[in-house]
Amino acid sequence: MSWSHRRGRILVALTTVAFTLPLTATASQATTAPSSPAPAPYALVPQPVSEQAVGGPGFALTPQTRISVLSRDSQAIGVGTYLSKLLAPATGYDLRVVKDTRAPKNAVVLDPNGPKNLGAEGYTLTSDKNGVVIRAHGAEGLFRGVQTLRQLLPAAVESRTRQTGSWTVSPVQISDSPRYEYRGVMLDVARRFFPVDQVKRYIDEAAAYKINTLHLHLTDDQGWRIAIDALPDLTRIGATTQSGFTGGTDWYYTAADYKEIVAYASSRFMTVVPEIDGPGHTDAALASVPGLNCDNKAKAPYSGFDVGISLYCLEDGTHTGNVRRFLNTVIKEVAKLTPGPYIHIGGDETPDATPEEYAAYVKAATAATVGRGKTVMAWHQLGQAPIPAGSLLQYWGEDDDRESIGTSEESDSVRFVRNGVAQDAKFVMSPSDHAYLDMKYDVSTPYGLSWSGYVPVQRSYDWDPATITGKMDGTGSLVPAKKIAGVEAALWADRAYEGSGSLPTPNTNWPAPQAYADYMSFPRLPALAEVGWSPQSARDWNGFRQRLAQQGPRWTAAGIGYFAAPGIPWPGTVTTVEGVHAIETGGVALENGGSTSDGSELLLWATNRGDNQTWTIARQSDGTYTMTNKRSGKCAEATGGAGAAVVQRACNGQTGQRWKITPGDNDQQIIASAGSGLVLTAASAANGAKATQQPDTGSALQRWSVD
Ligand code: TNX
Repeated sequence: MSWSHRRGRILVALTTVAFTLPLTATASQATTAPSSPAPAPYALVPQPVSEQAVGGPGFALTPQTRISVLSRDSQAIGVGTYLSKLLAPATGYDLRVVKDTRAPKNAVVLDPNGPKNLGAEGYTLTSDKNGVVIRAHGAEGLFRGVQTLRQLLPAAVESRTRQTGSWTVSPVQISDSPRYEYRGVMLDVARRFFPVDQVKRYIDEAAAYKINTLHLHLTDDQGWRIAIDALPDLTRIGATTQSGFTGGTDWYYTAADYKEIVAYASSRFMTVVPEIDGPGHTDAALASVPGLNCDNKAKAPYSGFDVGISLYCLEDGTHTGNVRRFLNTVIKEVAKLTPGPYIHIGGDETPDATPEEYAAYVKAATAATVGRGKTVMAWHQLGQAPIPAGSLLQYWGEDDDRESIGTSEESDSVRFVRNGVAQDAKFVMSPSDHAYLDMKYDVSTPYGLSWSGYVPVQRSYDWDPATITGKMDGTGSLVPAKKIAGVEAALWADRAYEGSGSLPTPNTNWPAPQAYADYMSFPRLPALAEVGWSPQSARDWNGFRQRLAQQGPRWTAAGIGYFAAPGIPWPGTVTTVEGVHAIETGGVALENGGSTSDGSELLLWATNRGDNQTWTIARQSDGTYTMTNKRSGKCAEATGGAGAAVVQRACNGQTGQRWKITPGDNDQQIIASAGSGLVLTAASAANGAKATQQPDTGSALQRWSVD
């Protein structure tokens, strides 16, 4: 690929390593398994603004418990019915939903008459032995509060089959509201078609983490997924392909299907944003509507894996007119089916468009959108052209863009964002190296891409929308705070198959779209949901991974095929020091930079779990450990005194290569040289930082996750 975002990162060779072993498999090993603190009785994701444990027993649901709605409002009653249905399968209870004027005993009370200052989504939740009260200003806040209530019940409540056990709500007092009003997730149904049922399932999975926007990437080179009455060929021809597949007859949403999705989303207080991408990513349209091509000949439908291959013809007045009429027709119908405020008009990846052609597209697409009473949403590239004030741009840049800020070679993305800000745009943050759910977690991830690097869970969590368009030192946000509408996770589906490092073959294993979505989204979607919901001051990685771990059993109960990512203390597993591991701190891992030579210095690099970062930790007879690098076969060695580099050298059994590993807090390890007594220290958490040995100051850069 020739354009900026597709830079490769050549760091590691491919390998597959298991990091977290089930308890039974490790019981026989001598380990220094860390002693985890006793898990809290509940663990909430996203973290609420305030949360106070209440003494005494919790509230036990019984078949007689009623769901009491203190309102006649049909939406509020709808939330009550939703809650009753949610609890029914696992509990076997058919809880009555009752309209009340006063809160009764033995009830889950839903009160939508809370003060206005709770905002549309804020709520308070009080639970004690007498019952639960959720109060909000309207039904939407009740719905968000109900998601919190779910997490105060045992994990088994998420099961879709009857479970035994008691259904006690942890006693707690919560007061909560979101940091950002836009918290979205995007599904790429164009590259890989998601049937309606799988979209609905995903809506439920996302709603559980208070996601409130579903962005459907409905059109791309590989498929057109929404029926347009006036242009039946768009689906008759344009929907017959997916990435890797041809011959489809129903790989699109009829108007009725789309309405069903919109209605289902709305019942989960989720807004649908339809995307009609252009002027690039348009092969499916170009294959269906001849007049969109400069030679007026329809292209062949495309089922391949490339990007940046297509462009509407905007070279002359006639064709620009064709494109304008086409967009008017399409956007008119899509707008009619879409109650939400936004139409997303794409605008990404148009390597072949001249500025004039690009601007012609933007003019036509924005006019069609505004003409239908909708607000323009688009990828941040749209900022390069004139756009209506108040448009919503979706930033998908990465660290390399931030590094260019203020230099003489600012990246296109930086310039386009600046231009968007100058035109009074708002922004949704989807930085590809944090928020792209199609990026592999690490080298061993079977699906997805890694053009924006690997995105382990910590990377999806550890960033701040307020500074993500600023310099790497956290200053100089390009987008002012009040112009940041929120956050969106994006699940692209270009490579939704096993062995995605190369093109698929006839033997390739293609998971169901839902399985792909589950694996890539969990646990990262909940991490991003917390980025969008919780105050920055309430977020920290160590606390988050403990809370996240407690979600695992919920996903298991719900049948969500999540990735049991290393570094998260999932219940029922222990991390053992002995074995094959990455050695990480602050999102970077100890590695040898690919060197195989004796004496080369170890360093830190963004965690990718490649061979360079893979260490076999072996216990020695004196209780110390050696750490052998998979890539080089050499041992980590400390020589010299404080501040000296840690190097690799052929293993020799000397004290310089022996390490004492003792548990610190939060399942982290302190790794001290048996020779010097000094501890392994990362000079910083930046790529390329040195690994040194230093006296133990308790710094976070001296506490290592060995997992
Ligand atoms: C870039 S991100 C794209 C998509 C691909 C994605 C894959 C963006 C606006 N465009 O066309 O699906 O990379 O990661």
